[in-house]
Amino acid sequence: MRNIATDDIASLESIETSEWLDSLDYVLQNNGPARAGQLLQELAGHARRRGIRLPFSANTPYINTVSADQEVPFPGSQELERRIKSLVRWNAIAMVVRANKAEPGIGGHISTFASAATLYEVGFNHFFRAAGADGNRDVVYYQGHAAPGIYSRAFLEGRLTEAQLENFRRELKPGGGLSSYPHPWLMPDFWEYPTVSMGLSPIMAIYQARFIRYLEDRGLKPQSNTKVWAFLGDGETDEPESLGAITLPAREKLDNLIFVINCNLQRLDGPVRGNGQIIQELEAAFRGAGWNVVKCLWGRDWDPLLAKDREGLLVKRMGEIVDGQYQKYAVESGAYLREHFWGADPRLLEMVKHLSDDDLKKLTLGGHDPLKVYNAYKAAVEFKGAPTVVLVRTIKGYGMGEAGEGKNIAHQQKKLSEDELRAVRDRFMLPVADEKIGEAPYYRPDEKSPEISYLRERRKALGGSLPVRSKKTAPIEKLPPPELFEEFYKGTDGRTASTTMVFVRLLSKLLRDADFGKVVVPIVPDEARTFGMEALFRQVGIYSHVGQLYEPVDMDTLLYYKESTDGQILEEGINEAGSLASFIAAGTAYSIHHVNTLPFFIFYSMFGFQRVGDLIWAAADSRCRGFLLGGTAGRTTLAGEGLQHQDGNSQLLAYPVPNCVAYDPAFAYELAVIIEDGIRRMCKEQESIFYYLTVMNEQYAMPPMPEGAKEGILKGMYQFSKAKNTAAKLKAQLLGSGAILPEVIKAAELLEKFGVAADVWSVTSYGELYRDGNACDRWNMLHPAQKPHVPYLTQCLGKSEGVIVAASDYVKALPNSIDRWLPRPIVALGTDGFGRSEGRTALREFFEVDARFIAVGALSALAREKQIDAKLVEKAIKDLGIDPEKKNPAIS
Ligand SMILES: Cc1ncc(C[n+]2csc(CCOP(=O)(O)OP(=O)(O)O)c2C)c(N)n1
Ligand SMILES: [Mg+2]
Repeated sequence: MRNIATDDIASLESIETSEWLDSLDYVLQNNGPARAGQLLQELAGHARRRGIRLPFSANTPYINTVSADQEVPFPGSQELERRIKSLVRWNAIAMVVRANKAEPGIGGHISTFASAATLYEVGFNHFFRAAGADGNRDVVYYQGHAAPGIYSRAFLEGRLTEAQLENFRRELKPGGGLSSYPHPWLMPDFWEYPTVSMGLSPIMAIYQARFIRYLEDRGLKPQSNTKVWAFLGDGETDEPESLGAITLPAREKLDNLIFVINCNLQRLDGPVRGNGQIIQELEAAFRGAGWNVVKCLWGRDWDPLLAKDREGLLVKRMGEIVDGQYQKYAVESGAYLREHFWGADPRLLEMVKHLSDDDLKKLTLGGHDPLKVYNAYKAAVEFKGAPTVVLVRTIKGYGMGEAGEGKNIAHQQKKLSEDELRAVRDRFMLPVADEKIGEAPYYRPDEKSPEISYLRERRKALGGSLPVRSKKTAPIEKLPPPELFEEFYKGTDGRTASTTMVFVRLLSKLLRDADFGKVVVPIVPDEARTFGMEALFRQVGIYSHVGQLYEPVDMDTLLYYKESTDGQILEEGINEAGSLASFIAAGTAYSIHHVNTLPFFIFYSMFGFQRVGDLIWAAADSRCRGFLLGGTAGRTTLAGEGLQHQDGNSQLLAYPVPNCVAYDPAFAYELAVIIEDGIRRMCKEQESIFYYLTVMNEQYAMPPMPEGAKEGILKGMYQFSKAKNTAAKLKAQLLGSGAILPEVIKAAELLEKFGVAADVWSVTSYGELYRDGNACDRWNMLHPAQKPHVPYLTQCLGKSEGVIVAASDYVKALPNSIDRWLPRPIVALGTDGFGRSEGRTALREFFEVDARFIAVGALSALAREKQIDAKLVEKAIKDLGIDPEKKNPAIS
């Protein structure tokens, strides 16, 4: 039965809706979008006051943010740019296909760049400015897996040779090759930032954008219009680092930051959100965080259809399809689309009845239409007051056809058959001959061709080629004077201090230095008071672009919490990943902005290598310079905090980072010597290294520096004291590090009572000793007939007498790693195992690294060597109050 009343109401409502929409159109036409928006706001406010509950939506409809009538025409030659893009596509495919023919399994990616080609080409031809562009150079983070496309373009620009392309992923070939992904370590003239570990480039880009402001606000760099572009995958946004820091740039109004998220709706295994819509999800997250969101979803062919969509049926339909289904549409025929997409409503079918199935299939997405991409980017670069994210819809493997376009296998596809290559060639109208097609030959048109001329002309207008990494920044010649460090050589005259206190004093002196001070960038993640650094708040201020808009609660104290526009400290809040991203920005400013800055990032040592180790790896790859300081370090030195905080690992975790120089200093002078030399090596010699120093919070008297110790401190060890009882027959060499060195010194005294003469060595770096030992071994292996190199460790201890015992507040793997260069096996004492909430004395007993255990270590070794009776050692163990049956701390 038809319900007449309901039908009447529906038709009345339809007329009413139409009238309201007409009114809005009238205002829009006569008074513009601003006024229309204002009216809607008023209306919404009014409705709320009248008790109408408006449903919350962080989303806008599933259409382009820049509507067709707001667009500007494409400013370049679309035809030439299309041809250039096809060439870039082709050579990128050729690189991967050829590499995998030459060596199956060598890998590479085709489909990521295939989906993103227009996104990059529009950027390269119209937006990305290089250093030549009036100092307004842009910083671009390229999606790691799109590297073949970036190489391919550099090839067309004449920056890379065919031979280099041929050696993609075969870097060790004579003449060199190309690294799989962006790696400044491997290609220091080309890549600026490593981006392939997903999630790192978004967070690095955010802090880069903020650091640019910092440099400008502090007067270290002229004000600029530099933009930071980060190209991300939609799958990549699932990494916590990708979205984890997006509130910062909105809060700080970083309109110099643009994210472009390539929403091909696929990741490696399958759809990013098969049952949902990643674009809408990201839109809500970014809008909620305060970003300007520009959606670029549909190509120009859709404009006439949308213009006809008076009732919003098409927009509604677009918005109700889940991504898994959209992916299916990408691989299906026009007939399928007519039936399944358009067929949902007869009025939709009517809308496209003039289009053939082929036409329906060819309706492009926003990310494959240069006009739409151009306008989206334009909206992004012109937006003021907030960062912009451009959400672009594309198809993964676009143009690969049967070989993978839109398919779940697309990501891994790297071998194309002859037929598949031919299909790509035909689709992009490439001049590759039939008989050659199976080889996937590279193709570069003549130097004078319109394509190459256009390409060059565009890059010239934008200040030069990209990517390019500059190595031109002049070194810092005027280093801090030696006197600045000398105070620390004298010791504290019996007064106690911790190495953290020493570091803070040294940092504060560096900051005061008239020349060098401005270069220093202190970074701290809400831990300044833990490290006793709060005096620096007042001394140099905490950086804030807007200064201080409130009266700090502690204004009346000397050390108040001072925020200022030219503040020097980056106080990053509880965010080690963000702090490390700032560390990378500051430590690489020399290569990006031609500005020398040297970061000192101090953090809870357990939340460094262990928590953000991959960012540290990226810092290393980036050739970042600076000091990482692991504070409150040492498993037994950080009392009370327990299992999650007590760090006995980080010195070992620093081992594999090839250009990270790690030290575990015990005394003030050691720290001063290391930092002074580090500044020299990084700032003057411009070595691509960075430092990791553990600093402790245990206070003890700092001795004066022994004569001639400097060189050993830097090499990794030196003799701290010689045994006094030289006449004793029994001998021991005791090695101590960090806060355990005082225990070792006590152990030497204890051993004296047992008739053992013990020399004490301070090991400042097991890592440096290990590297030196390995380097010597390697050289000796390869030069068997020549005089062997002697490791520094062997030079120190090779001729020493007695047993060797080493103790540190880190795992036993450290001393064990240097054992092979010693004349006798080492007795390694360390802190393997989970920490405990306890005081230092109890912890050192638990982990067996106190003076008594060190002494027993030496006595036991002497007994094994039959120099003393084991019974004597048993008695010593008892007398020293040690329970030999105690549980093994390594696993309890
Ligand atoms: C941290 C991390 N985890 C995993 C990978 C391996 N990986 C490389 S690409 C990829 C899928 C990328 O999907 P998406 O971000 O959507 O990029 P698209 O290729 O689709 O543009 C994965 C899982 C990686 N590179 N980094
Ligand atoms: Mg994707």
